[in-house]
Amino acid sequence: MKNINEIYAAAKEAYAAYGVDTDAAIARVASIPVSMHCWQGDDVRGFETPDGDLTGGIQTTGNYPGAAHSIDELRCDFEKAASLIPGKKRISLHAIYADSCGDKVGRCDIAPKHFASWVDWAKQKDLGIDFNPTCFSHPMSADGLTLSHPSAEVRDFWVEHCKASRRIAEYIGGELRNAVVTNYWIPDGFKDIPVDRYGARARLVESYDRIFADPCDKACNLDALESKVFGIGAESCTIGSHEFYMGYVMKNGLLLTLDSGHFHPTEMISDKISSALLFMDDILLHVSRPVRWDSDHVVIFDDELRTIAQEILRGGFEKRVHIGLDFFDASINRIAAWVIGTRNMQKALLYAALEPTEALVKYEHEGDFTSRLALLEECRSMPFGAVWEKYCEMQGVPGGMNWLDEVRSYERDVLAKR
Ligand code: RNT
Ligand code: ZN
Repeated sequence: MKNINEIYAAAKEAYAAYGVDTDAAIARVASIPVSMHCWQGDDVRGFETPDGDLTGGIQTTGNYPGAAHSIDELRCDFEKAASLIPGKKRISLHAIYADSCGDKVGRCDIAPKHFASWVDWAKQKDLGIDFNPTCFSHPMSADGLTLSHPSAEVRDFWVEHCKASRRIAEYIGGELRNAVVTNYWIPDGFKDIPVDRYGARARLVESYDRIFADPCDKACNLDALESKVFGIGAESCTIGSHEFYMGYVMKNGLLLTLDSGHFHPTEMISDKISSALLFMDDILLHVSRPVRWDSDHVVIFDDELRTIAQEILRGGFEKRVHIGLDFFDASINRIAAWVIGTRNMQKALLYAALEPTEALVKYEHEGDFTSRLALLEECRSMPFGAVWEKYCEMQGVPGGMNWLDEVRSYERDVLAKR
């Protein structure tokens, strides 16, 4: 077996023939943060009522042993996964992951102090943090409606929760001197055909207007709104639809969140990035994998993932597209799920960075679609694997599948003992 340097040198030369600088591609990708969602580690349970049900029309399926049941376990698992993934990382927290030190803290009573230990930890680990209010898995969301609820009391409750979340995000971003992206997703919808869609959506506008009325420093926090086409038990109408949020964020200068699981099976978010960025400064992605429904399977290195990365890098949009992940699989080792999904995101970014984009665009502008297709197809069989291995080596993370041995021993030594 040749060593990685020899193999890499050959790959470097192969890419150079197309005017692609592999060293530059690696350096570019190493600086793009990917926000790893904390909820892969514990099946979206959080620490508020660890045995409570996950509601809101989302579902984790599977019962693989070893889920995290405490903050320490979750951090430990996350660190393990992060140590096996190259590149810059952030962690996306939900409000239900508050560190309440054993106290029962209501959703409207969460405050910056409940996230101070996350901030300390993130500083130590050099991680950025993102945030999400949790508008599900709670008695006040039991009938499937939150910010658009006909009852003012229910709406007030969730408005307060979102405001509290936003203050926490602003605090975290200020502490880390690195803006938090706060994502608002609500489950609101109807199982059967509603009559007053307009009324429900008008109430949602009013609730968001109240949430965003308080001033908030954009250097510390950016607000992003996430749409959906349907949820389990909310098949007929989703109040926060794509068009609803598209309009709301444009009017109010907020970020649009595009979740790859939230559109029709043949509809892809990669195609939406270029439209959205014409009308707003930033967007947030929830990179996921839908299989027949919004099933949140672990992200694989498929065409859509590569296209998402290409759309970001082709346009030089890496500062305007915040890359977050959103999958939760409880049927396989959860650390492995994080590692596989996040390494795939990194792979897709590197694959995109290695594209001879200029040559492709030139063909396209000249109307030479034959050469465009030929070169695009050639890219698929370039020695990408060698550049990936080099990237992993440079980042000090295991190459190939070697990370799996570490996940297995961690499973034996830590997870199996829970
Ligand atoms: C649900 C949304 C939402 C959640 C997480 C847990 O359909 O995708 O982003 O998955 O916030
Ligand atoms: Zn999502």
